[in-house]
Amino acid sequence: MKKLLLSLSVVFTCGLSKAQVYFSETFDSTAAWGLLSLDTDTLNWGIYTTQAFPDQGAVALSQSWVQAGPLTPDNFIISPPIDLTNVSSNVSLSFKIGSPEATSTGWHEEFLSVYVSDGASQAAVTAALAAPVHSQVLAEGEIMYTFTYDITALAAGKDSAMLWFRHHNCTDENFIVLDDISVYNSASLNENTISANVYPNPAKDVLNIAVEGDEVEVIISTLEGKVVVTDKTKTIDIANLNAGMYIYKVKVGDKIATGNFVKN
Ligand SMILES: [Ca+2]
Ligand SMILES: [Ca+2]
Repeated sequence: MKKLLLSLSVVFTCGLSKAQVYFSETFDSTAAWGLLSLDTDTLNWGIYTTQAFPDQGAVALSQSWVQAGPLTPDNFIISPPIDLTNVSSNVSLSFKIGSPEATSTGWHEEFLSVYVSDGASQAAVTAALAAPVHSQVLAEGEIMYTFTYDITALAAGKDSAMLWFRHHNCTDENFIVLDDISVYNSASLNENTISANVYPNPAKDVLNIAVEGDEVEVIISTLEGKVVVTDKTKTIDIANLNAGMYIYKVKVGDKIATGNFVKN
């Protein structure tokens, strides 16, 4: 497999723009990924664009259903080796996944597991498969979820860390979409952090943002990464949110504040 040239900051939105990136993939240009199928069909991950998520451009996509009938996929798409020899801490992996189907159809329940291996030897792969970084069904459809994990223990110091994305453990849904994969140094994000006072917490109807700077962008998401509010003011209407814990991001220029709050 070829080693991909790393493309700094291309996939990152504001706030991650100065993060130290070890590997990134948007599937929008040639991608040097490997494929492995453990099922009995002849299909596997492919690179497509989909009307369901036009903002993503090209994506990796794997089917659990085709016109001819249901599939029971066990499909892997495998990154090129990532050299993290000189990295000792704060290695994060983020990726986005989604289903095109509305939650109400019940056809959104695609299952994805993610593993990190130290090279591609049988022992390394067996060890990786025994301990997934991520392994769960999509909770809702028509959303691109962002998941982020600390993979320092699995990847730091390795000269050939590899990412294994496995579409499996599901049947007769439709397809899963994978995009915007990044391995980066989470500590390098701190260069861009600012502090914001977000109150009250817990909040019921309105969340106030006290931060220096006039042009702000506020993004509120669920713990699973689903964006539920975006606003460009410092007084955020949250009356319609369900009770629970949320993550806020406050962007001012290229700086960012982030934290949690509880909605009552
Ligand atoms: Ca893409
Ligand atoms: Ca297959």
